[in-house]
Amino acid sequence: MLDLYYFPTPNGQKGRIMLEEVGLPYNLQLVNIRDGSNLAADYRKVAPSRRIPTLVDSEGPGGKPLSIIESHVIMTYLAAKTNSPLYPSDPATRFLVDQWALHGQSTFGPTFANVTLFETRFPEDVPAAKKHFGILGRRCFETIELHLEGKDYFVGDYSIADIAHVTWVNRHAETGIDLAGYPNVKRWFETIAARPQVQRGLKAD
Ligand SMILES: N[C@@H](CCC(=O)N[C@@H](CS)C(=O)NCC(=O)O)C(=O)O
Repeated sequence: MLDLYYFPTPNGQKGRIMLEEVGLPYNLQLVNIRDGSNLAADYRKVAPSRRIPTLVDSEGPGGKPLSIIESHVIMTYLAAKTNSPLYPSDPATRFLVDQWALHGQSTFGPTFANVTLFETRFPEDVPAAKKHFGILGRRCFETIELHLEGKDYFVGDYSIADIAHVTWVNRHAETGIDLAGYPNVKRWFETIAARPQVQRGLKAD
């Protein structure tokens, strides 16, 4: 059985979308990061980072239980477990999928998270941080706008590179980003967000 320790944030939603995409049955274990439940001692046993998401597979490699943190690895693990085309095996394609998946994980996501933090979460007004992350946030959108010109997906067919971005782009309104200014991103987002698996993965509960 698969258990996803989860809260409906963009990183948590990546794990849930991937589970929906590969079609394996799973349990959602809600970990409320707003009240600090992720810091409880029993959660540290499955998640050394004490963050969500964490995937626990009771039947991992060799039939042994395996616990995995980091949404990128959760996605690649599930792809390997199911032989999913969402993480292609062709080496050149896989490097490009990794490149864009990691752009979502480590460039787009953290930048976007900082924009959200200073625009909507911090009680204090910190104009310099808002300005700094506002510029970087818009640059991230420009990067993917230019990349998606003439493309349906980030790399070839639909892949984990698309999932790594869609959960963040889904929150664009929170940061005052209007997708009308990014027509390629808007077209791509509407395609990905129309997938029933993605809609289930993005649910707020
Ligand atoms: N690189 C990690 C990031 C995980 C992460 O930052 N999770 C956040 C929610 S999106 C979290 O659990 N925050 C709670 C905390 O740090 O206390 C991943 O992609 O899984």
